[in-house]
Amino acid sequence: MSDAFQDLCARARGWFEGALAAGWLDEADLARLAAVEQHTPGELFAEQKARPLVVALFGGTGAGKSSLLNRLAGQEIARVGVERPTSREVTLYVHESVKLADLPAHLPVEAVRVNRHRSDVYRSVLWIDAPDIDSTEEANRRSALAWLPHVDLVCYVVSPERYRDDVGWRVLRQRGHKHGWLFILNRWDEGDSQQCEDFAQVLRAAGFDHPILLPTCCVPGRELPSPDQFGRIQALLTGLVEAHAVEELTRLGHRARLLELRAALESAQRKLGHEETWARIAEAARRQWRTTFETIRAGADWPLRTTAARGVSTQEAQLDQLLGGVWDDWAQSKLGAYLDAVELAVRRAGVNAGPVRRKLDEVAAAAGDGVAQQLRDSVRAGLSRPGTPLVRAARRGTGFLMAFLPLVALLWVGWAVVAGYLRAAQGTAPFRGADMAIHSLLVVLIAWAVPFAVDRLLRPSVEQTILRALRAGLAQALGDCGAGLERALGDSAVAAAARRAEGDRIIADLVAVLGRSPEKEVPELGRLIPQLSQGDARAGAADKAHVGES
Ligand SMILES: Nc1nc2c(ncn2[C@@H]2O[C@H](COP(=O)(O)OP(=O)(O)OP(=O)(O)O)[C@@H](O)[C@H]2O)c(=O)[nH]1
Ligand SMILES: [Mg+2]
Repeated sequence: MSDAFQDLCARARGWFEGALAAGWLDEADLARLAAVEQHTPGELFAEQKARPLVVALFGGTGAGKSSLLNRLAGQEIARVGVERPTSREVTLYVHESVKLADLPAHLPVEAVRVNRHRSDVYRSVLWIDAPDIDSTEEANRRSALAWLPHVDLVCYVVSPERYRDDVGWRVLRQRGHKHGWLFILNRWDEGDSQQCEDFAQVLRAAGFDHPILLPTCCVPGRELPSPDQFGRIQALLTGLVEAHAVEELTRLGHRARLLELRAALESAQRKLGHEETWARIAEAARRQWRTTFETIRAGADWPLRTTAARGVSTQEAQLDQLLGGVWDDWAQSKLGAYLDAVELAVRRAGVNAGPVRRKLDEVAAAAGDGVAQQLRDSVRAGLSRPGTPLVRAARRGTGFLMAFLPLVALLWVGWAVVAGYLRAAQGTAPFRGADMAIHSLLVVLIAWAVPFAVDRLLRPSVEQTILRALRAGLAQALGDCGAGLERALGDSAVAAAARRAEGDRIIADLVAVLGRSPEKEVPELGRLIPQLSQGDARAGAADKAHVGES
């Protein structure tokens, strides 16, 4: 599990950093990941495979932690005193054969004393005497908390006087599922026989069904309510080491960390939105765009009219300039309002809006140029083919009639002239005179003038042509802009889905590791571990973030 744990931590870190860089997550999410404990007891040793069990004496000041370590060592290795707090540094008591690694950077190296021993009794145990966990001294408290992730078994030392309102215990119990726990009621000479059961009840309420609770006294010759149980500590540890408790406790610690990691990943995943979330956002954006489209189209009509009126008498270059001004600050502000509305919809859906807004802004920034270009194209096309298709068809008809009708009239006149001449030449009718010529001319003229007049009536004005082209161009440009915005939103949804899928893969692998059955079962561990639900474990992650801040 160890390699899998490291691998999953690295993958999760990479995923968080990638999502942060892309704007899907923020520093607060990264802090949530940072709150997931990634340090392990194994880091203390050069050889992690066959490492000793790390047992740490934690507890309030004056409970007798240093006295207990001295008693274990059989010599004065840790400072014991009446001054409170006494221990300001961490004392490590470790066999000389154990190779320690360079201490991780977050541990205050200047406040560590390493005591080597040759005793075979504790060859497989590294003892830590920590400063008081509830210290009034900030440095002590920090140092004790910094060492906690490197501990397999917490030996929690309390005194009969303080066990009920022990501040340090309240801090540590949030971490219940990350270590094994052994409780020592020291200064037993000052206690009474009921206190053992009373403390056991406190521990049962905290999830330890059968806590191991040992009363001890480190001052020789005192009268005790019940026999001192110091000797059991050694027997218990020897039993644990022989039962491969190191592997089991490592697994327990990794498991707790992975549950925290999963909670952090799942919470971060929510910031990316689900498929239905993005569908809802897209629908809201579409509705919003319809309103924006109509507002801009209606509001821009007046500038379009003035542009069309002025466009009649301007040169091409000036007309281009005029068209560039149609998309004004007002239009851009309406587009900005649309972007704000979409951003709000994204935020309301619980998704980080940064990446979406960036993509939409890119499209919106190009809207002005796009509209101007579209208007230019549209005016050019409009001027080259003025009028509506119906008018153009009607004008094709009048153009034809302007040629066809006078031709028919001319043919008819020609026939009448020739027929009249023949009749006159045969002497059956007089030659036609000026009347004939005038009427013939009038017929031809009327045959041309009627379609010509209709054609003139149908011919669109330049101003109307420009206005019609501008309106069509604006509608087209706004349509393009809307399509671009929809595409940008769609791209964001796709990018978020890809990241979500990557996160899902990490979570799936993590669940697979969590689901793996343990290689070995150590029955003795049952009493050292509180029974916590997964919900408690997740709450523990949040609590840890809180403790880290406080
Ligand atoms: N009566 C009595 N006094 C004890 C016992 N164990 C330790 N003491 C005394 O309690 C005082 C504090 O002991 P330490 O071992 O320094 O306590 P500590 O938990 O290491 O305290 P800090 O280093 O301040 O966190 C010393 O004066 C010890 O002599 C005990 O079992 N009975
Ligand atoms: Mg001490």
